[in-house]
Amino acid sequence: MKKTIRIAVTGASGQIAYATLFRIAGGIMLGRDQPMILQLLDLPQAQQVLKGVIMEMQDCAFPLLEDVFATDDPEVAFKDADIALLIGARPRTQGMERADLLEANAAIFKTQGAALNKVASRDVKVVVVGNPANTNAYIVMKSAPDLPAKNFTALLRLDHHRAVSQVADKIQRSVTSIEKMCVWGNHSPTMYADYRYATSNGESVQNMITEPNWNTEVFMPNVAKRGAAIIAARGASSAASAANATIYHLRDWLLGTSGKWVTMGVPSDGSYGIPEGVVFGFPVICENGEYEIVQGLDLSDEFSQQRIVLTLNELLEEQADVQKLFAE
Ligand code: NAX
Repeated sequence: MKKTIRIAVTGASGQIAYATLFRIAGGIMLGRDQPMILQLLDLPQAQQVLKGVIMEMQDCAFPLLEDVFATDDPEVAFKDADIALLIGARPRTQGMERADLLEANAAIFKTQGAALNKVASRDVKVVVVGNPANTNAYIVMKSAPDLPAKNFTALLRLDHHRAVSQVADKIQRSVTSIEKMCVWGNHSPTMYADYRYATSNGESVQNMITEPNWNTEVFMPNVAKRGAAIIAARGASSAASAANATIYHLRDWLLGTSGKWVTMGVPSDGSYGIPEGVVFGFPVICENGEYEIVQGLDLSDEFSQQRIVLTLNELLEEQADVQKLFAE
């Protein structure tokens, strides 16, 4: 058996966490030889529900789950955490402006970043799921200056899976045949889902899709608006698919992708002209617990340029809106 790791999960009584926790404890994320302690954070008013979640976890008698506890204190939840899933966020309520949403979440993620900085493992690996995920990840990263910036990431894997699945359906091949998908930018409708480099069993996907305008009129809108379509159909936002994406994001980051490309929102190192520090969706390859941004892809055509500028500008605006947090 490996050394026990501590996994902190925020928003732990919410619907995504409910679809995540049991799979993690079952060993789906890090393997069936990785014991763990789960450290669950939610608001004071959610503690009662959280008690029920923990009772259910106990009733699973998971062999890998050495302990699980609940708290409303970020410094307790993040103590010595090796991994942190930041799922909890303030949802947009009726009449709330985008700026209010950003501000409410900024406060949450600033506090959580400071707590991680103070008490988490010095190599804690963080994935932010709560929206606006990229900017929230940026805030946590900036609020945790003693931790490596590269350890703060945002979830774009759900968008990546949605893109792969749309293409697989279009060309009538299995999802496992598809490689080299990219989703650039923000986890928002401005994202640039891009299959120009994608292959299916080694053949170019682009060459297989001959229908003109399928990319701009079907594929990109379908990927970008999938979250809204799920809400319309289910009456609730994506939960199981978001949970699945979060688990695979972390599994691949920690255990590697064997040379395959996946999409992660990561702080830019200046690649592709994206300003350093902007948390941006990039194609990455993971190995030995580290990710590397795939280099050398051509984004110089007019369409790609427009899409990258659109999503980057949105992120820069969000970042500008939260700068005052760091001026204090
Ligand atoms: P729920 O409303 O079911 O759960 C959110 C939980 O977070 C609640 O239990 C709430 O009490 C808790 N919470 C709020 N503030 C907190 C704080 N300061 N500390 C700890 N916990 C706190 O939402 P759910 O459906 O689970 O979605 C969670 C977040 O994921 C939302 O922001 C949602 O927009 C976002 N999503 C992100 C996706 C992505 O791909 N990045 C896709 C799915 C989802 O839309």
